[in-house]
Amino acid sequence: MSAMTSKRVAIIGAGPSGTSCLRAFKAAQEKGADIPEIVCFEKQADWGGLWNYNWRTGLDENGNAVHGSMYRHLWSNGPKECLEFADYTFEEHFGFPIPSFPPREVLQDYITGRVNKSGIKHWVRCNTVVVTTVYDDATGMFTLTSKDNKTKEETVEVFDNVICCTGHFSTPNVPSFPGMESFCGRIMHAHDFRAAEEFKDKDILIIGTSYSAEDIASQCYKYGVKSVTCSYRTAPMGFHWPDNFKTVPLLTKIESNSKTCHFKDGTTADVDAIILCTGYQHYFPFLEPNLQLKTANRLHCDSLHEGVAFIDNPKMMYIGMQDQWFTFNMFDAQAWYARDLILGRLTVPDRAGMEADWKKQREAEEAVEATDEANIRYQADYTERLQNYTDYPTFDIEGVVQAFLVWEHNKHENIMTFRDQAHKSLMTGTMAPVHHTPWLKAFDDSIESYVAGNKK
Ligand code: FAD
Ligand code: NA7
Repeated sequence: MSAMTSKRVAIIGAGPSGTSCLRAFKAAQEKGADIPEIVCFEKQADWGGLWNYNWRTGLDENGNAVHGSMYRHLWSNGPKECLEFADYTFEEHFGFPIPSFPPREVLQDYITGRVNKSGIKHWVRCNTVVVTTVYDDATGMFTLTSKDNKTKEETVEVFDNVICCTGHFSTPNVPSFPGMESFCGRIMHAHDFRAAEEFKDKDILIIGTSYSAEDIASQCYKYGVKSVTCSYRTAPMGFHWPDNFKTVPLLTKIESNSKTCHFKDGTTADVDAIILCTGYQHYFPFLEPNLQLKTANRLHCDSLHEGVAFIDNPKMMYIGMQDQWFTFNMFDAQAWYARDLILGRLTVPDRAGMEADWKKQREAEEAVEATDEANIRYQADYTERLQNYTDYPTFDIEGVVQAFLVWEHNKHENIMTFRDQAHKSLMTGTMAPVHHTPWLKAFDDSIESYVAGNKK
């Protein structure tokens, strides 16, 4: 057995980031490279990560925390043309062009379709949760303990590298406001939101101003909410909302044993439900503390060289830990980079070099203007830099930036109709068709309706 084939790599999580890693190693193998043994641990019953919808909230059927934050009726919040894989297009997967804002099930089919075709599902141990991961300085190896959800048996194994792909939109950040303890309605975090029907004819309060807030508010409007009050901490969302929306500053308190919420500007609103769209925590309890990434949700994470290799121990890597404009193709660029570090095709600088590099990137990130365009460009440059390190197919990243800018413009024109627009693929040059039904009136989220229903 050669040196490389005796090497073992653990990938934790088989969502988009984990499956990008699987595909990266498979692509190298297909080109004749000698690759390590890959074991991918996935705590859910199937791969797909957040895109593998789970109706449960709280604990799952095995007593593990439910990973999913995905809800029924979710359609992509950005154009699919901005996240398209450079080595596997939507057109290749579905056989013909489809519209630009696919429902969840369609994206799940696309993500898993690529790896299904690669014939590498046997690299994934589904229903297996990683419980602990410990690094031994003396041997330079990781000892990973996993548990089979069904048999409850634990397995202890040794790996040369660990790539953590468990996402960071699963463990909610849940602030508390005075009076919540006696609020006479429902309080939930976006992590537990599953369907908007529950809020039909209700008055709701949304706290937060980012993706979850804008999309959950829009979902509730589509499904017949009575009114939406949007409460912001830093700045309002700034969209032209429908007439039954109002925007207020932060919640200050709730009157005792009531539904009456008070806001910083002295106004009040009576609501049936409070939905906290207040973001998530990077949370890795299955890693020993000195392997855990601790960072805020930002473009240039703390402690990671090139956003991937853990500076304290670069044999430990993370994919997809950034605040995200770019998603699937950025995860690919990161996965190809991680793969090439593991294959020895690339190396990281020594610790002082990594720290100097990290500092330079942090300064660049902090100098980024507070506009969407500047933030998108920062992440585009990052993705392009990573892509240039490896043989991941090059693609028109400036074209993706332009698509993001058009999308942003469309959202500000009308937050309820931006999904009715069509974008051009940067991979194939094909213009997407317009979906047969405007998003506000489209209540069939099935793959049949979205894909076959748009076949010309
Ligand atoms: P995840 O998809 O979260 O996958 C992580 C995987 O790790 C899961 O399968 C989980 O079960 C597994 N795992 C976790 N812990 C363990 C453990 N201890 N042992 C074994 N396995 C474990 N992005 C877009 O591009 N477009 C969108 O429209 C969009 N909508 C979104 C909507 C919501 C509600 C959320 C929360 C995110 C959305 N995103 C969207 C962003 C999302 O982060 C990415 O699309 C993508 O799912 C991230 O992939 P990931 O593999 O990094 O993480
Ligand atoms: P984000 O993008 O991390 O945003 C979190 C939001 O929560 C943001 O508007 C914050 O406001 C707000 N926040 C955080 N803490 C508080 C408190 N204590 N009080 C009030 N407001 C608060 O999370 P999302 O869930 O929207 O998006 C995550 C992913 O899910 C994303 O990739 C999507 O595709 C789906 P701030 O501006 O900091 O004042």
